[in-house]
Amino acid sequence: MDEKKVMLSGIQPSGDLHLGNYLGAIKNWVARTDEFDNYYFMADMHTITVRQNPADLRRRTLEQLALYIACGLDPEKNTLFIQSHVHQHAELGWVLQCYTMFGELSRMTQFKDKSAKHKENINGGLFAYPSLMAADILLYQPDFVPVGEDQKQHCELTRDVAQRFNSVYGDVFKIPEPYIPKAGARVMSLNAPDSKMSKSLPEGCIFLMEKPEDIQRKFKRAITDSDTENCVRYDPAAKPGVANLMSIYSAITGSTYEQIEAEFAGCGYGKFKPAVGDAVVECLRPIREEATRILADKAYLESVYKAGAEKASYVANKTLRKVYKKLGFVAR
Ligand code: ATP
Ligand code: LTN
Repeated sequence: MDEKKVMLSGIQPSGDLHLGNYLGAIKNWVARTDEFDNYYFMADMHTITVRQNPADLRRRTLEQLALYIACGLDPEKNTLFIQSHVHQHAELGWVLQCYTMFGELSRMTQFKDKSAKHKENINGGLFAYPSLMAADILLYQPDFVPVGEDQKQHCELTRDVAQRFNSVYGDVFKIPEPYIPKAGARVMSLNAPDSKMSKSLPEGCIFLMEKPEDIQRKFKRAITDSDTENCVRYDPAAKPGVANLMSIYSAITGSTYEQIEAEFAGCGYGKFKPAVGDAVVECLRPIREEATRILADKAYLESVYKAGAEKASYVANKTLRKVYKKLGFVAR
């Protein structure tokens, strides 16, 4: 029997999950469940590069797990776990820091952005974060890492670090490929279409647990473009706001841009914006309802993350032992 290829990804529970996370990442994970051997985790260790409120972090980590399941990640077919439950991440993270260059880390866009945003707390973890992310990935020897466009740079660094390590010690790590979706790879903020949709811009961000009326309100207020055309046409350079709404609509309905232009020909933005809002509301409704149901069942959630950590630890440990042996650490 052919071994299935391995897919792995994670999201930080540093904020509530939003439509960008869903269309850029989770939806693609779900679509590939049967094809791959899958590992998906809550990257709680990454969140503390920025100060977190402990109670909120705990709530969001569990809510994220409930949402993973509600979005369609079946725990029987996907290994779902919490990063801090698998200590090998921290251990390999340290090793890989010693194989990541200062210059490489200095060039990471996410580091530059976050250090500009949190000037009072530019800590070592924020800087070294991509080495921990490389460890998250390489422990599981995945073939593919499905992420949104913004994580491509970190995936490339992971490949470089893996190759550097392999060139000294032989084939220890599989070199993974980033796997970036065509539609939804970069969902932009509804009220600032030049920035990516992000929880730090809440008015332009649609959260997965958000109430339908709030979602509709945000879509109705979405920035469309100040051209006089008032016509639904895909032109990201001239009409970034409309292009963003079209890309959201396309990712949800599966329609091509030509089909969307035809569907809304002569309608203007006044009809188009609430139609995109409706599509999003209907897409998120069953997810929100299912997540609410799952969250009420703490024993079930606990059984999922415990089984996930056990399975992940087994695989992670195999890689870590190999690495330690290569480095010359005395076996226990
Ligand atoms: P922040 O809001 O602080 O920028 P985030 O919401 O991007 O954080 P991450 O943990 O960085 O959250 O992202 C989780 C996953 O979702 C990653 O694979 C990322 O590429 C994807 N993602 C996040 N935002 C978007 C977006 N606007 N469009 C497409 N994919 C996104
Ligand atoms: N850095 C990612 C989250 C993340 C991740 C990972 C993604 C941490 N470890 C491993 C894929 C694989 C982010 O900030 N979106």
